This record gives sequence, structure tokens and C-alpha cells, in this order.
Amino acid sequence: MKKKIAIVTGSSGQDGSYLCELLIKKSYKVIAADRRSSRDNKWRHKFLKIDDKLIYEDFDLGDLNSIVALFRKYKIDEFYNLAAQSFVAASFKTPLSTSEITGIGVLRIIDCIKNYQPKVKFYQASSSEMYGNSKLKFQDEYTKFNPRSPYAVAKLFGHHITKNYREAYNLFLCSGILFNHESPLRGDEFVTKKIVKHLVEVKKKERSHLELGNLYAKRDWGYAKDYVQAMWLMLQKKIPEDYVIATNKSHSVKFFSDLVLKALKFNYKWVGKGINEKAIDKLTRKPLIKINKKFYRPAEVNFLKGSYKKAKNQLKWRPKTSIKELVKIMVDFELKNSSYKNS
Ligand code: NAP
Ligand code: F7E
Repeated sequence: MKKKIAIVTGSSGQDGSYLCELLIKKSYKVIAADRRSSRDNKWRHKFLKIDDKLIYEDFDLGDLNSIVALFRKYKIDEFYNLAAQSFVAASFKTPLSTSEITGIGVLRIIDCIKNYQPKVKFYQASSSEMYGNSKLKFQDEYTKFNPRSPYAVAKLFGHHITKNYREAYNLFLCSGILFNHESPLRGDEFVTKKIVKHLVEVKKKERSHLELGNLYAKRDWGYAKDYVQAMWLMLQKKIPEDYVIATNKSHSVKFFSDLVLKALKFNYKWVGKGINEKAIDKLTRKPLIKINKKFYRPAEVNFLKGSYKKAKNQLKWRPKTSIKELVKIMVDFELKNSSYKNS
């Protein structure tokens, strides 16, 4: 039987790697559309042992010709757009390029779908960051958006233009509004990976302590491997729609740090308040975690908790991994493979 063809942009990233792995298992011909890098950006593919099963194509969300080339070369069944400047903190420093890539980049792709292959099924990686500081107990597909960073504003453009093209041109375009999802393959700068990696280094006496920003921001953290399943499920439906993917639980950065400190069997306690709050070793009284103001954001999102009710009812999807299991997966990986990668 002829293999289905899937394009995955941002395949070198966390989600792209797990999604490529999933699609290969499902016997797709998978085109990994990534930008050229002077560093090794295939380490995740090598780790998952999928690098020799992918077809690599040069691609940049800022370069329309590289997108058109994909539509000229392949008869595409499914197109997953995971590429983005995805780090919220960086978006405050590079707002123009973030808007150009994370926002307008989406339009470049869906305009090609409209013009060249209108039967393509398209997935857009929307984000819970689009909700910003919502006052509600949880966020779902009906919650008002209130973006709090250039990243979130750019994602909201991508989200709305996807919906607009779906309605205006009757195209199969979906957005997954995904809440934070983590894994051993998460980029080093994101808070969960940073906490795990740095505390493992402290444990191994390769680092004196970990520095964090806002300990009290709360996030709905799931496991990336569970979440890429939902992306695929959305494109298997008859009717294109948007779905929230989350765990319906919310925890603070401090709580996540506690889980990691405990998993690594640190004998510690929290002392001090505000900028002086610290986790210290009970015996030596040396700091294990300190606050550094440079990790605070110009505008923070304080609380996110997603309801995945629609995904559960319509996609039969649910999160399978608890936050404690997630911490164990990440800590075990870091203890074994800390020198493996180069992100
Ligand atoms: P990630 O690890 O940061 O991966 C982002 C990918 O985008 C990388 O492959 C990166 O390539 C690529 N990229 C960046 N700029 C590009 C450009 N100009 N042209 C082409 N590719 C470019 O992100 P992730 O965590 O896997 O997230 C995947 C997507 O979901 C992103 O769009 C993110 O914004 C969104 N999202 C993530 C979460 C989450 O919690 N993880 C939640 C909601 C939404 P390089 O390797 O060359 O840098
Ligand atoms: O921050 C706080 C920080 O950078 C989480 C991206 O995948 O998920 C991610 O965005 C929270 C924030 O993720 C540090 O202020 C404290 O409140 O891990 P993060 P994010 O900003 O939530 C969404 C859904 C996406 O779409 C994005 O692409 O943790 N925090 N101290 C810190 N954050 C970092 N990075 N570093 C710290 O030292």
C-alpha cells in the first residue's frame, strides 16, 4: 500500500522528534523540514534512532521559496507545523523575528496549502500562552485570549489565521492549544529541564547551585510523548476543529523543584522570602537553589490549567503520565545521559 506522506516542520525540536517517531511507527513517509544549523541539530533523532528513517529537507519559516518547494516536490497528506521561536523569554528580546517566524510563518504555509494542495490536512502548534493571565479556574476552547508576550501574540496570530483560512476556504486546518509539555528531550532553557539538569549537576558536584526566577508561576505540565498522539488524532477526524490538550492539574515552579530535590534525595529546606528565598542544604546550609532577578519576565503568566474535556470526548485522548512520573522520567534520563546531547 502507498505510504502516507507527512511533513513535520521543527522536527529537530522536542515535539518534532517524538512526532516523527510516532509517524514512522505508523508507517508514514516522514519529511523532516528543518533549517540548516552549524551545530548538530539531529541529536534528538539520533537518540530516538530515527535519523536514518527520515527524509530531510532544508526549510525555513521565513523563506517562502523553501515552503513552496515542499509543495512542488511532495503530494502531501498531513502537514504538522511545529517550527517556531518557542522560548517565551527570548521573544521579549527578539520580538520582530519571533512575530515573523512564529506568527507570519504560519500564514506562509497555509497560503501554500490554499494555492497548491487544498486537500492537505494541517496541524498548527498553538499554545496555552495565548490565554495569558486568565482569571478562570481552568482554560478551555471557549476561554478568552489575553497574550502576555510577543511569543503569545505571534501564536495568537497563527491561531486566528488558521481558523480564518479554515472558514474562508473550507480547508482542513486544526490548531492544538497545547499546555506545557516536557520530556528528557526538552530544550535546556525551559524551566523543567533546567531544574532537572542543574540539580543533577549539583548532586554530582559539577555545579554549586541552581538559579531560578519566579518560583510561584503555576503551569499545567504534561509529558510530550502523550501530547504528540493528540496532534495525530486531530488530523484523523472527519471535521477539522481546535482542541485543548492538557492534564487539568496545575503546579508551581517551586513544587516542581521540590519533586526534583526529593527525587535526587537532597536533605534541604526553604528559607527566606521574595528575592532572598532559597533552598538550602540542611547540614552545610549552602544554597541549592537561589533566585536571580534576571530570570523574571517583563510580563508573567501566573497560572495555567487546561481542561481537556473536548479532546477526551471527541479524540478519546487523555494524558497518561502524572507529574511525578514525568519528573522520574526526566531525572532518570539526566542521571544516565547528561553528557549525551548538544541542544
Ligand atoms: P522546540 O523544541 O523549541 O522546537 C522548535 C523547532 O522550531 C526547532 O526544530 C527549531 O529548529 C525550529 N525553528 C525555529 N525557528 C525556525 C525557523 N525560522 N524555520 C524553521 N524552523 C525553525 O519546541 P517544542 O517544545 O518542540 O514545541 C513545538 C511547537 O509547539 C512550537 O511551535 C512551540 O511554540 C509549540 N508549543 C510548545 C509547547 C511546549 O510546552 N513544548 C506548548 C505549546 C505550544 P532548530 O533546531 O534549528 O532551533
Ligand atoms: O517557563 C518560570 C517562568 O520557559 C515556565 C514553551 O514551551 O510552554 C513553554 O513556555 C514558567 C514561567 O515555559 C525560570 O517565568 C522561573 O512562568 O519553562 P518555561 P513557558 O514560558 O511556560 C508554553 C505552553 C509554550 O507554548 C512555549 O513554547 O517558569 N521560571 N524561573 C522560569 N522559566 C525559565 N525558562 N527559566 C527560569 O529560570
